[in-house]
Amino acid sequence: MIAAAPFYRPTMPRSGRPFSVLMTNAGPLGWGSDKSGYRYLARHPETGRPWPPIPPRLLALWKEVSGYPAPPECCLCNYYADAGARMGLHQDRDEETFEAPVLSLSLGDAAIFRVGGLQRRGPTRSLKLSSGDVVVLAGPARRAFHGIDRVLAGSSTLLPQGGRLNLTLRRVTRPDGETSRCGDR
Ligand code: MD3
Ligand code: FE
Repeated sequence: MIAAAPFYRPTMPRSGRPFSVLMTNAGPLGWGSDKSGYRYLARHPETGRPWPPIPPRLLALWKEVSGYPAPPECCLCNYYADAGARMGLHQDRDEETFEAPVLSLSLGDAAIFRVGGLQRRGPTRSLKLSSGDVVVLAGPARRAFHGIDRVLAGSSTLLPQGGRLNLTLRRVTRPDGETSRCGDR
């Protein structure tokens, strides 16, 4: 997967500042960011090639635990390579449907994950996500603010070069037959 779509460093919209996290994708739609905004793209921004298919093992995991009838369209791969890599508090809201859960698989070094409520300024809790942890964000939690405060370097030997890999599976488009709900975009 990484051979077909190498990690790249996205930049923030407006400021053009580089992310501390490296990213790549699999599936028909990949999440990306550039100066004009955040959106889903059918091709790798640097190679111009379509993203490779989502590995069958991950599609099977989605079937088993998502409770959602249609397959995911995006597998975003976040690589926290160095000790300073983090992800600020945000909501995942670039998808057409929020009916589908988001499924996350953490691999490699553990991380301190922060999750709040539906308001940016509300209270938050922190949780440790360790290698092998699968989290399903469904229902109201699908829209909770969340981020990664820090990675605990050296906490896992899974990845030979160290660091943390997080794979998130998402449905991006609304499947045939799913009706638009008030509040969705
Ligand atoms: C809670 N990634 O890519 S995954 C992201 O570990 C992202 O790389 C983090 O947030 C990471 O957007 C966290 C766990 C996760 C994913 C989606 C969520 C938690 C979530 C959506 C709503 C609430
Ligand atoms: Fe997120």
